[in-house]
Amino acid sequence: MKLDDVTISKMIVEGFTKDFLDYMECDVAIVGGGPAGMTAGYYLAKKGKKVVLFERKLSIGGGMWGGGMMFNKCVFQDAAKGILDEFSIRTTKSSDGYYVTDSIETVSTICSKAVQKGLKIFNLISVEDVMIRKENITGLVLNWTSVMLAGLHVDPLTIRSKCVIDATGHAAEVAKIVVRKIGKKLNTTTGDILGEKPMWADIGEKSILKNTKKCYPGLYVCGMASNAVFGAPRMGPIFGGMLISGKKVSEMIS
Ligand code: 48H
Repeated sequence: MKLDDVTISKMIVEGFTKDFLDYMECDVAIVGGGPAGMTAGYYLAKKGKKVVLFERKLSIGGGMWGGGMMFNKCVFQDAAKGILDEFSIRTTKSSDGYYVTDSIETVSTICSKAVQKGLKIFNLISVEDVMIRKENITGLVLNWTSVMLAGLHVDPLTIRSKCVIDATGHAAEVAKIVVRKIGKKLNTTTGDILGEKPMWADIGEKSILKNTKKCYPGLYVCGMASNAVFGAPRMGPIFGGMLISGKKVSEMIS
């Protein structure tokens, strides 16, 4: 086979454009490709939903690659073991009942299983705004991360989805956009983002489940963003709550 440079380029542009057009209308749009967003995407795809995930960085995985302080191990409590088993991620059980995984295996396996189940991931794209119609989130406003980094004045594009999941981690970026654009109308005690509280693994992990919920019509929060929006402690380098939260939000939406 004689390789042709321009044919290769055409295949890339055609393939990407076809996918992008296809996902401009979908059931669920997830913002953020950390452990919570990817797990939500896996379970939604498994339920047969048309689900897309936008990640601003080149790589998927969010804060999981680095384990704790760059020691690339992830710790999970037993409540998350079923999800690790579903992904076939190998674990080492400690004498006091925690499970430890290799962070590289964990991130790459969740990503691979989610994509193969049907989750469509677009990396290098940032969500910069939302679409709201009749007090309901109806879609996302997207731009290339590189455009935003370069500070270029380039207008964005939009996609429509039946609902949106904010899985942007500590920053809770989508919820923040809603407050900035239309005021304190979130489903919190003040309508505003309540803010993340100091580290406390036990309470942080328990709160995450309670705080994984709808925070505005058409908008759900999961993972670290849940505790940021609803005001609960961070939990440090334990990742069970992120997976359980991703699964929970998929069940709420399904
Ligand atoms: C597109 C965006 C945008 C945007 C952000 O931080 P993450 O790993 O989030 P979670 O909730 O899946 O997991 C949190 C966990 O990693 C963590 O930080 C923990 C447990 N911390 C505890 C502690 O005490 O510190 O992933 C979020 C992803 C990232 O990859 C971002 O790049 C991405 O979202 N993202 N993507 N458009 N506007 N904002």
